[in-house]
Order: sequence, then structure tokens, then C-alpha cells
Amino acid sequence: MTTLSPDILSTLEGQAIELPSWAFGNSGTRFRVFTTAGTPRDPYEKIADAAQVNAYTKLAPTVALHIPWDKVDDYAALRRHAEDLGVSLGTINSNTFQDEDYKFGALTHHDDRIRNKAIDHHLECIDIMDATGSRDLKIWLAEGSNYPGQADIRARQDRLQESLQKIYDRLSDEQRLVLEYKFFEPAFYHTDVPDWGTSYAQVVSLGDKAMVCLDTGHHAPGTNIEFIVMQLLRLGKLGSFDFNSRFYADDDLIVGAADPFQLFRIIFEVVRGGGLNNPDVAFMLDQCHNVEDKIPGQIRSVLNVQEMTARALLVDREALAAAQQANDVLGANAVFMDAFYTDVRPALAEWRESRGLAADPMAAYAASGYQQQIAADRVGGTQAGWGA
Ligand code: PSV
Ligand code: MN
Ligand code: MN
Repeated sequence: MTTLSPDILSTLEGQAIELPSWAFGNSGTRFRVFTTAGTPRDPYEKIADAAQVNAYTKLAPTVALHIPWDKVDDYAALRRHAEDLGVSLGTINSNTFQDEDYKFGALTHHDDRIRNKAIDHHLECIDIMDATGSRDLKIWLAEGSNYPGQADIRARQDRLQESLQKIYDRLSDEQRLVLEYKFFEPAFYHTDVPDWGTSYAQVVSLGDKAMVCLDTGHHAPGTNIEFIVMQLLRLGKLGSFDFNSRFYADDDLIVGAADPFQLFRIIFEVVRGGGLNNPDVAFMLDQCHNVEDKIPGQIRSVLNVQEMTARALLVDREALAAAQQANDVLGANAVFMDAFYTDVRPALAEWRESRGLAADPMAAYAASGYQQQIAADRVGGTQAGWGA
């Protein structure tokens, strides 16, 4: 059995992955949203489910909220509820993609009324952050156009800068803004923040408290994502990850499910670039569980990240550097692949037990009866979902 050194174990001990509240709600495609027994009916129940993931893994101490999906009357009470369950509230995600007014844009809109409405929504999100104790405001914009000539793409970029500046100016010294990019969808011809370069250009002109959010599902097929990770770390602007995996488009599947080797390569660049256990880089999941149970889906996800992190930490970096220096192409590749092919699961299981956790969190959760309990308890009311 492969053993993990005390250094590796102490690094793994510091790993924290933020869970998205929306992963616990029902979700689907434009064809159908299937329901799951036991799905939370409100933000309080979503947080209770997220706390289960942390209880079985000690990997997920914070939960991200989405406004208005997670709107409550009293955010201080929601915060206490989370803390009573051993987790805290994390990133606040804004939402400018489900309002009729935003059909042709929000922060980029040429109509002042609509643009100001979108700015105000973000200011309200910052008020919520004050109450929840959250550090990060995550902005993903669904803005763009569908046809060449439809929009003045340059003027929209200028308006975006002005809008973001107004939002940025409202942040406290402890708060940050992370700007997510996505190359297409829901707009199909042009997107106002399509790539890391645009996000970088926008956040650099805002200031130190603005960073880039890299969602692993938001790139064209074949994109070398670890290169982007390296570059953003090099530039000191990688603020957060939204982890998920994709086969075709923005699938939001379980991280590491479609391409574990890609996840390994990304985390290796994080390790090498000083991004692991670095408070400036937040690790979040941005996933939906359309057909599988949500809590085990999230447990599987954080375990996938942990396993690939352990493998990335196993790369013999001295041997790798020596092989690179000697132009030993296949030798360098072999060092890299040796770590990737190492099965770390038995060593992680043993380590979990030494920390008072179950060796197999998936099995322990399944045996706990929680899933059956919520299915029995949460009848009636409206199930929360992606968009509700
Ligand atoms: C839409 O693509 C999206 O998945 C973005 O990645 C956001 O982070 C998420 O929705 C929640 O708004
Ligand atoms: Mn995302
Ligand atoms: Mn997405």
C-alpha cells in the first residue's frame, strides 16, 4: 500500500472545499427537472444537508449561497443555524439571469434603469455578505448577444467596467469580488465575459480585491485549463475555482468524474503555484445532481478532489525538475504519470480512521439512515431547486 508522508497528510488536513447550496436542490435540463425524495424545501434544509457532507469527510466547512434562491428574512439566524451544524456561510452568488428586465443585459445594459437595478442587486448581495460573514461575492453574467451586429460589444465592455467599479467600491477591506467567465451560453454569438483574459482585464482595473473565478466547465473542448491556472496564479489573480466536470458543454457533473487526469493536472499546477491551502484561492464546487442523490453526489465530489490532491502531492518534484533540465522528455512524463497512477484510496481510508472518520464516507453515509429520514420528513411544501 502506498503511504502518504506526514507532510502530505498535514497539507491534506488543511484542505477545504466549499459546497454550493444549489447542489442540494432539484435541477435538470431544459427538458425536465426530476424530483428527488427528501430534497430540501428551504435554505435551512440545504445547509443541514451540506453539513452532512462535512460530517463524513471534514472537507467541506463552508456553504455558498445564491441570491435570491436562498433569500431569507434573517441572515444572522441562517448563519447561526449553519454554525450550530459545524459549517459556515461562504461565497454569495448574485443572479442576474432570471429576470425579464435582463433579456438584453444587466451590468452591460445600455438602459440606465436596468443597469442600475443590476448594480443594486449586487449591493444587496454585499449587505447579505455583511450579515453572513462571507468574504467573496461571485459574479457570473449571462450577458451577450446571439447575432453579429446585434450589440455594440465594445460599449458593453465599457459599461461593464463602470458597473463593476460601483460594486467594487462598496466592498469592505475584508471582502472580495470574483468574476467568473464562460465562453458561451445563454448567449451564443458573443458573451461579455467569455474568457480568463477578459475577466483578468476587468478585475485588474478594479483593484486588489477583485480576482478571477475559474469554472472548470466553462472552456471549449481541448482547452489546457492547467495552463490558465498556472498563469492566473503567476499573476496573483486566481481568486477561486468552481469545480465540476463536463463531457459536452456546461454539464455541471461531479468533479473528476469525466476526466480525473485533468483534475490531477489542474491540482498539480495549484500545488506548484502555491495555491493549495492558500487563503487567496477558494475551492468551490459548482455542480448539480440531476439524477443521483445529492448528498452522496457531494460526498463523492469532495473525495475526488481529495484523492487527486493526494496524487498531485506525490509527484516527485525534484526528479521532475531534473528530468526537465536534462530534456528527458519521457523521464519527466514518467515521473508525472507515476504519481497519477498511484492508488491513494487505501492510505486515505486509513488516515480517515485515525482522525475519527469512517474509512469509507460514502458507505457510512448510506448506512446512517439520513437519506431515508429526510425522504420521510420532507413531504409537502415546495422542493427547492435550481432557480427556486
Ligand atoms: C451557469 O453557467 C453557472 O453554472 C455558473 O457557473 C455559475 O457559477 C452558476 O451557474 C451559478 O450561478
Ligand atoms: Mn460556476
Ligand atoms: Mn456553469
